Amino acid sequence: MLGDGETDSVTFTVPDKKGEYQYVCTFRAHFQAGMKGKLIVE
Ligand SMILES: [Cu+2]
Repeated sequence: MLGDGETDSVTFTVPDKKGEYQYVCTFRAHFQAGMKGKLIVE
C-alpha cells in the first residue's frame, strides 16, 4: 500500500501469447468498486 502522493513501480513478465488479459486489484472491495483493467500483449 502506498500513501497519498507516493509512487512505486512493479516489474513483471508478460505472457508469451498475444492477447488481452484481465487484471484486478485484490485489495478488499476494490474489484467490486471497479478497480480492474486489461493488459494488452501485442
Ligand atoms: Cu485497489
